[in-house]
Amino acid sequence: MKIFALSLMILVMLSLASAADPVVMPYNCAGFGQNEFDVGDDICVYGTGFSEGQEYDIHIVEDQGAYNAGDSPTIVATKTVQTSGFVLGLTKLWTAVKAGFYDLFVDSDQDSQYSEGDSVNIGEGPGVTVRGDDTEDLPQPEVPEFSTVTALLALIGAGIIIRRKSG
Ligand SMILES: [Ca+2]
Ligand SMILES: [Ca+2]
Repeated sequence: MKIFALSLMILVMLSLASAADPVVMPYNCAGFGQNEFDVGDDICVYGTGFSEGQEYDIHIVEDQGAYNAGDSPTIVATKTVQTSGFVLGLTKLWTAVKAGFYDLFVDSDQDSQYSEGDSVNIGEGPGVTVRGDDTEDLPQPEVPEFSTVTALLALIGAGIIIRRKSG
């Protein structure tokens, strides 16, 4: 699941990077990409798609599914960054984190709202999970819809059965 989530993030990141919007991915502060942390861990990010000299706010926000223009996600921590190029080097966002499900939100115009040119690391599903004793008591995040995959598998399964019958 963790590997799946990470490859999903890479895909999301690549698709967003190609659209030239800034995007960040969660890392531990030793420089390894990860999206699951323990309570008290520091969360760092690494990002691409930034414009030199421009200020951005990077927010850790409460996890939500779809992000629409004008949304004001619940911000739990903010770090203002400025890069000297396309890449945002490893940057510490949050220390002594609390258990919960979060997304990483790059706010290009620093208005705390989701607007054009902003990005989140994961829409559907949590972008960052912080595990703690009380995580199980928290509201569980929306999980990605796998109905399309299930339908596809059912079709493949049906194909195998039909082939067996005709053979
Ligand atoms: Ca914004
Ligand atoms: Ca999310």
